[in-house]
Amino acid sequence: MALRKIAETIRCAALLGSLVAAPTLTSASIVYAQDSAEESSVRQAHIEQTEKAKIAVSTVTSGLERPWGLAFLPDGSFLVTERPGRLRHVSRGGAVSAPFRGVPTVAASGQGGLLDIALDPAFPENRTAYIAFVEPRDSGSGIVVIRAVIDLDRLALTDVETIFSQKDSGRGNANFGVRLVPDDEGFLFITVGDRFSTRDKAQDLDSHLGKVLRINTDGTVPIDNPFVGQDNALPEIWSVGHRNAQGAALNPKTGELWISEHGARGGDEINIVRKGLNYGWPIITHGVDYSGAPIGIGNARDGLEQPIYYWVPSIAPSGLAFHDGGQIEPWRDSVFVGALAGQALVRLEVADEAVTHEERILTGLNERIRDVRTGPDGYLYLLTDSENGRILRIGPSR
Ligand SMILES: [Ca+2]
Repeated sequence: MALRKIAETIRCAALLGSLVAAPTLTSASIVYAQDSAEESSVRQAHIEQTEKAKIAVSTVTSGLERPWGLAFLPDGSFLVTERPGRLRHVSRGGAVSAPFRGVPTVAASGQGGLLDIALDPAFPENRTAYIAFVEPRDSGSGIVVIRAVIDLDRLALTDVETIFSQKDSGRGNANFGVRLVPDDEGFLFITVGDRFSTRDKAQDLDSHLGKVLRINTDGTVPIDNPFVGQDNALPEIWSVGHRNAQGAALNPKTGELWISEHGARGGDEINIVRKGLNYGWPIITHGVDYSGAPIGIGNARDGLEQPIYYWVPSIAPSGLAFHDGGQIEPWRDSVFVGALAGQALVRLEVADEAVTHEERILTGLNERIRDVRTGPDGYLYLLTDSENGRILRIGPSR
């Protein structure tokens, strides 16, 4: 443990050194400071002056391989998935456990593998988590969601049950999605990507590809889902016409589901997802294909929903979080989006259902941001997407 901490401190110092040297940051206010958090004795924080707040960014832990999904346990510690197929516990102080036993075999290829994790809202009582992964199949692979009991003492998943198995299998290894969002009423939203080469399936009601799904947390289908009882339509579908949503969260003010979606070349989107609506992909988009060729019919059509915000060029959004009640008071009405290709944390100011301002934060880290969430302690937490992935914590600089 001591050695690990020393190595971490050296890595952190190296990072800070490169930050200070980065020409893009010469105007930013970056100094060295000791993290004031009680659980860290040697950790240093990176201080950044943003438009509305001076923030401290500290490394909770590092050395995670392609961390993908983050969940907060009641004691302030973490569960984190690594895309190659491992689930780990991380203590508040940053100690990383051995991999959990009982995690199913995943098809770890390209963008696929062990993806999101979300805890049941009643986790303190039932210790239940939902986990999404890409399952190897004879016909390629497909998305599966399990529910399982988290046994922290034995570092094991127990009582594992499959609650969703994607109908479609495929051999491509891009655009899987997947984010999991349980609500307080016993429903679980699942964002499923179009699998890249099968984008037209996003409009096919007989396919799970390119949809937001809504199931009961026991795996059954809610009777009030919009396509229940309709011929040639899968009953789990909640909304249609999505490309690859890798950010999703409930708006604490309205209870509605907000998602971020990757576009192709341009056309990344923020959407407010509503029952039965069609969000257009690949009929309409604000982007073009990677070749530069047009996609679909243009950027608007009656009956197809417009995003509330979009990016041209793309930032590659992953992770989405609201900050209501968070530690950084001036950010309380902001929505945060991680950017992979964009290598930034994006802050969006929102008034009702319109984005009124965008700010890009942490651009000097030169890190792909895979996930962003507001913790129960009100800090923002990020996962960086690399072979030496980190959990970062952002709070006010005092
Ligand atoms: Ca759209």
